[in-house]
Amino acid sequence: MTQVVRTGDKLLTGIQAFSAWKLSIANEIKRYRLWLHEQGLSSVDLDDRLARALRAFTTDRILLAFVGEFSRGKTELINAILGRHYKMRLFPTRIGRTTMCPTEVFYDPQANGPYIKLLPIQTRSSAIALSSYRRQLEHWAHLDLDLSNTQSLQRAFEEVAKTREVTIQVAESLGFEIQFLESSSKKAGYVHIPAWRHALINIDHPLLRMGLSIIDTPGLNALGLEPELTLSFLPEAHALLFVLSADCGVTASDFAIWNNHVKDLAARSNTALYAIINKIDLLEDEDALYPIDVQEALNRLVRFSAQQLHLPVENVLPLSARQGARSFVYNDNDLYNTSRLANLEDALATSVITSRQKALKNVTLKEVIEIVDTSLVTLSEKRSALQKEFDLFNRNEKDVEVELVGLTRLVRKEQEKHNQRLGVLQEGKVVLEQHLGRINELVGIEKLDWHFNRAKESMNNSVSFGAAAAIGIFFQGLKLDLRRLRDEMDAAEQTAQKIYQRYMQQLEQKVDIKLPNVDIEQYINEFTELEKQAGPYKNRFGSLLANQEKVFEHFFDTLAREAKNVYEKAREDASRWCKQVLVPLMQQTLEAKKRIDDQLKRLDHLQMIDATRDTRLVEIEHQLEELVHQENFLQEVAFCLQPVELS
Ligand SMILES: Nc1nc2c(ncn2[C@@H]2O[C@H](COP(=O)(O)OP(=O)(O)OP(=O)(O)O)[C@@H](O)[C@H]2O)c(=O)[nH]1
Ligand SMILES: [Mg+2]
Repeated sequence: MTQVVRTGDKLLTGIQAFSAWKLSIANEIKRYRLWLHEQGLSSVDLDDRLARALRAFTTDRILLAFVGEFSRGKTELINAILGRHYKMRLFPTRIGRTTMCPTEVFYDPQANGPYIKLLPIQTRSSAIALSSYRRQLEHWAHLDLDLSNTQSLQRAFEEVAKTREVTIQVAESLGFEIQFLESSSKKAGYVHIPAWRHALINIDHPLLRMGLSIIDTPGLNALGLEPELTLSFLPEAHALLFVLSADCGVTASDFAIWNNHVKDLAARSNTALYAIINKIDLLEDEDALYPIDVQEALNRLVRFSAQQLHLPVENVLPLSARQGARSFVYNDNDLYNTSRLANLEDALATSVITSRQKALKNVTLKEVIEIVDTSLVTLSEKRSALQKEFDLFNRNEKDVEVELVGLTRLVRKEQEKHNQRLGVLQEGKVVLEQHLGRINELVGIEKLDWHFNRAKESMNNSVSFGAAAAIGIFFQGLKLDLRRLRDEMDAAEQTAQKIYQRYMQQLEQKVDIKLPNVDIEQYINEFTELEKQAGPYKNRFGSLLANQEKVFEHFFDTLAREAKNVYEKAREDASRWCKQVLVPLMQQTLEAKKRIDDQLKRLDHLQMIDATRDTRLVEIEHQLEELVHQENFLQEVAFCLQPVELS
């Protein structure tokens, strides 16, 4: 008798917990932002930083990518992962090549219902990048999906898998490598190519709703065809599942895909890499002539594959996607257990979510916590100033005149200090603007265009010069710029340090305001990674076929666009840093200014009224009470922002 699959879905609960965490942090940021506005303590720069942090927490998504030779069971594995909810296998899988184009599966909250969008293959002959097509949806064919009607679903997916027959020349001009294509059985000199270049599938599923998106890739040497896949999609993936089959282990063609496109991604800290040994059910053969110890055979296969791919053994997971998918269709708990799908779900739940959370914690959340801490520091400054005023009033019995003198002296002193601090800030701003100017010279847009055009020129001479060399020189130029930028930022950091020191000297009490840091080295490393990812293409285009110039141009444009993103991120980071490095000090100054204004108002009062001592004391007491409330509020926000472990 079959049982309902009851085992807890760790992937779903993990993602739910992660979403809930992101939502709670986003709420705290909103609360704090509102508070700053209400207190008149917000500034454009500060608000901009908080808005960016908020965006990071509300738009964050998790991307799973499936890569491997054809027929290894990538699509079936996606069916298994999504199957728990649908109780059916959504995507078609069959022997031979099934998935013909990279297919993204996600949830689009703006859509009216589920759909498939398909980008025609001919678009490969234009120089427009896939990412631009993604913004121009009019180029895509649109099919509505009806998840309740199996026949209509089948028809829709048949369309995705459609091929066309074209001449070898046309296939070559679209960038296909002929050796990987099936020849036409009817027309000589014709080959089959996929009808579509890319598919976007929007369906409603609890995992997808919570920000998970999936990219399925065809085995048909697709990674070699679409540079954007290897250069931008896969490096963005948070988990990459490299699918193998238990009946053949790591074959030469699996190994080629691994070496050319996947291996280098292992070095990226945001990508968890797993090798899946699929189809373990095939090892169980009850009629086998020579029965084997299945468990032992599997252990050996796992160890051997881990060794071949240089992966830790824990990252090699044997399972049966087919049994996993079937277990949900038939509600069969035993089958689910036999499939070992849970091992993958658990691994994804922990590793992917933990690393995603870590990334958000280490950068964005840290920045927010620092801003809140600065607010807390200014509040405590304010409190100690009020306390002083309180003591002053308390000491001087009845004599308003004395109080007046005392307070005037205090205000004057504070104002003087404030002016000195303002002076430091203004001078600092001027020097930082000089750094900013130099940054724009060092890594300005014109500079980037210059590198790009120079590379393009040498590309045009690529027959003699060599495309690989031109790409090498392109990256060298970019890296040199960033090294200069890094030196400039070192100098800017020293400048800022001096400003901080001078500012701190003008403070009444010792406060702990941290200088934000900037890291340009990471972008230099990103260039190195990108160049590595481009390696297989460089080799492929070493000797260029006459009709592949378009394809090469497309590849180079993609590469240059990715490089441009990195270059621009570095420039933005550097210039944002220059513009915002003084924000914590400004935040502090703003608060001090507000305090002085309050005291000035009070002085006005004192001058008008004689015996105000008692009322002033009561007032200060009220203000101190109010401050305690505010501090409690901020402490609560700071507490809620403290990182928690999700698993
Ligand atoms: N026995 C067994 N067969 C499987 C398993 N997973 C997938 N298959 C079969 O293997 C064949 C290929 O599966 P797909 O999921 O289409 O493979 P793919 O990797 O997506 O292949 P392409 O889309 O062509 O790149 C199909 O006939 C599946 O039914 C499994 O765990 N066990
Ligand atoms: Mg497939």
